[in-house]
Amino acid sequence: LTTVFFLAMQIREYDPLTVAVGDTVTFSWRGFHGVAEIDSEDCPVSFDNILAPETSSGEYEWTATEPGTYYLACQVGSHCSSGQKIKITVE
Ligand SMILES: [Cu+2]
Repeated sequence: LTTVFFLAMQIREYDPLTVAVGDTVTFSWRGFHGVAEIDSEDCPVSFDNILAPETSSGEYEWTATEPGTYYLACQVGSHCSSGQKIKITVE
């Protein structure tokens, strides 16, 4: 189990993560954030795949179900392009 902190005022680059099938990645935040899956490391104009709606504090558990490369980001404002995104490789 790996935890990724999406804390307010700490929008920064996140190191890529490698996990195994069955692992859970927990996104936990204070401040206004959310979690969305995006297609690549490029932040989209609109986020179509919202996993956790933006809230002023929250937690979201993402479970790695299939091997592959995934990109998760915060959909609030310019947070994604400011670096609040993470690449997750599932092996
Ligand atoms: Cu955010």
